[in-house]
Amino acid sequence: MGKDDRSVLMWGAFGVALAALFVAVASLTGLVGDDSSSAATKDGPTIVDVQLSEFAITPAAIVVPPGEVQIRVTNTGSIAHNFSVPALGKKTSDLMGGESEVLDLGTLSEGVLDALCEVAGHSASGMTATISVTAGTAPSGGHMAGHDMSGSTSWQDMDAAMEVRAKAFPAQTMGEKGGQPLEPVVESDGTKVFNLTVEEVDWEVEPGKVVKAKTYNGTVPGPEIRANVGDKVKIVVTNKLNESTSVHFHGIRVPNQFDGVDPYTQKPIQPGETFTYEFTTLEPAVGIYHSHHDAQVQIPDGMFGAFMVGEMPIPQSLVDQGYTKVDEEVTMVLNDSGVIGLSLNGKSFPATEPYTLRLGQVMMVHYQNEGLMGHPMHMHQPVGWIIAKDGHPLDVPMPADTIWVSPGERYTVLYKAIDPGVWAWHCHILSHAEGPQGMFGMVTALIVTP
Ligand SMILES: [Cu+2]
Repeated sequence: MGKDDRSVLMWGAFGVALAALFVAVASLTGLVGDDSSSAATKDGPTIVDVQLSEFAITPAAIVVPPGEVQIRVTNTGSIAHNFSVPALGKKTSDLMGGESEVLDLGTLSEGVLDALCEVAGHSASGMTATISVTAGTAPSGGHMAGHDMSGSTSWQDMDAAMEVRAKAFPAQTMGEKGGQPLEPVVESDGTKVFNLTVEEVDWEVEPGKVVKAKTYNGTVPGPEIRANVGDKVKIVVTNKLNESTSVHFHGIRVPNQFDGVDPYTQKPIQPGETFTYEFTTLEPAVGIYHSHHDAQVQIPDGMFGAFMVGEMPIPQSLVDQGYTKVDEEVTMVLNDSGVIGLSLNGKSFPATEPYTLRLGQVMMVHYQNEGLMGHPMHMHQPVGWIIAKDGHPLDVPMPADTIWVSPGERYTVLYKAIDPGVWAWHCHILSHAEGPQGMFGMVTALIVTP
């Protein structure tokens, strides 16, 4: 059997999973607190040994049966780490190298919980894990309730954990979708006024992972600003954070005093203050607005949004190949750090958004990287044509199935649906996409229907 045959089978199963979407989502909503499906644990809790080190949680895929669960956490590394299960609001203290602590998770029913080290930067460096609560499979290490389990996960457990996660896609999360168009208020002289409020909100990155995101207007990404070339615009920024901020318009031509680089071009926008950026959008752009104040924290924590000026033309050479119009335009903002972590448009798999095209339709994607690392974005099919770099049309479009998007870069790519199926679409740094727990982070799918 060839490689292609296998992937058809695999994604056929994925398609079935999609069809069963609502059933799957419904089955996961009772993740915590509903012990109706729990196996009795009259012999005491399941105890799992977990090691913390630089920078890994071992095992990364923890599988337990429903019921009482305790995690015996040992830091085998040389710097402080902790073990946190945000969905349960439970975590160990910061453990120094060699220290241990037992974390009682209480009674768990079926589902998947994320775990991580909450020391700044450690989860982005790889200290994440999942706890799959699965009935009917042997727990990690093949032990019984009341007995210790340590170390390795059987392949059956691994498959079961992966399936739970895959079937949850596309998982629902609370709150509004990020990156939606921001309607301007139009003044009498035609000036378009875009109002942005900077505020911290609870943001559900994936089911059960609720973080304190720093946002524009309450969503990650912030709303998408669109203007035409020659528009007079005002961006009115009100800061409701407990810290200062400023806004930089990345890839947009602006007068220097509105470049957003405090304290050079302006004073920081302090808590409670409002600052207005005012300029004419002189040139077409595939831009981003984002913080320029403690940017390594504020941006990955959610303070970014697309700023598009004008329309991106389709190159004649592609028009000649049947790319005659854009049926779907997608901005995909990549992120990997802060409280949000590995994500596409503010969500991690399985809560990422799938995209759908009919055969023959064309999708224009603007990749924008607001994270701290480069990401090679890979569409299984169809091949993409890069038509613009950082908003500047290329003289000659370039075909690519994997596109390295560095921090700050934007690539505009056309994809034409030519083969039906559910096609994986993910970052190809595999530690950003698929591990022992199955697919996670920077993964979504393009669904091509007949
Ligand atoms: Cu990546």
